[in-house]
Amino acid sequence: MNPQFISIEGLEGAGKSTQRTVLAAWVAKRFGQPMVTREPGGTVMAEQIREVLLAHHDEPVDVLTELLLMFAARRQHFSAAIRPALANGQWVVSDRFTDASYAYQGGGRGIAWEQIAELENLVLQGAKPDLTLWLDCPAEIGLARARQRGELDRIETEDIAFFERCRAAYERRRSEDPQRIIRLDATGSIESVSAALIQALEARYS
Ligand code: Z5A
Repeated sequence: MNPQFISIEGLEGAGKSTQRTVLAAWVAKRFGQPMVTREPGGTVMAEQIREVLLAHHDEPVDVLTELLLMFAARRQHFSAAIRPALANGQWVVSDRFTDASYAYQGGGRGIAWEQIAELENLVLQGAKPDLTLWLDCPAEIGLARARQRGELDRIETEDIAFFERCRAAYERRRSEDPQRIIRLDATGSIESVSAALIQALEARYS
């Protein structure tokens, strides 16, 4: 089988980082150690863009600037890390990818789907994950989990309605590409979400 590019998506606190470990261990056992990465970030330069994106700024951050920076980081991440890993036969597991831009900048900020698609075409020329595992939970549940951590970054300070719009945009993405995007109920225990995730992987790759 060709090396696969798997992304994991969801609102903050959905359990992406937690389940990413389970996902990477499952891949490692069957197909070799995957490259485990995240967005925004994943390379030294893209991590610097992440810092700019998540920091609080005195000036208002224009929504298009935010989108362009997400895609600048993604281009660097894809061309310098993801594409070479796949070409080298290594599987890739990424905590977020382009679907997050549709969810947050599209759903959350209200940028038109078509504008994001134009940028996606320019930056990725059709490249996308082979499989996306969307950990879905109501914003209220995810935020309650994530906010126990303390200090909030710039995007985390948005209100619940913003995150519910992001969630609705994830559902729109799923309905447009149901073969690639699998929804997993992320409201249960960590163990039950891991079990559902492994079941989805077994169904796809066994
Ligand atoms: N962003 C964007 O706007 N556009 C884009 O294109 C991209 C990103 C790529 C940074 O993302 C921000 O960038 C993000 C979207 C935006 N902003 N927000 N909000 P990130 O992925 O780095 O940050 P995050 O979404 O805030 O991640 P997170 O808060 O770390 O969430 P998580 O990884 O899904 O959750 P976790 O760390 O695995 O779990 C959080 C806590 O919940 C932890 O204590 C766990 O033990 C607990 N947990 C996890 N699962 C469960 C279950 N099932 N039950 C109970 N407790 C649980």
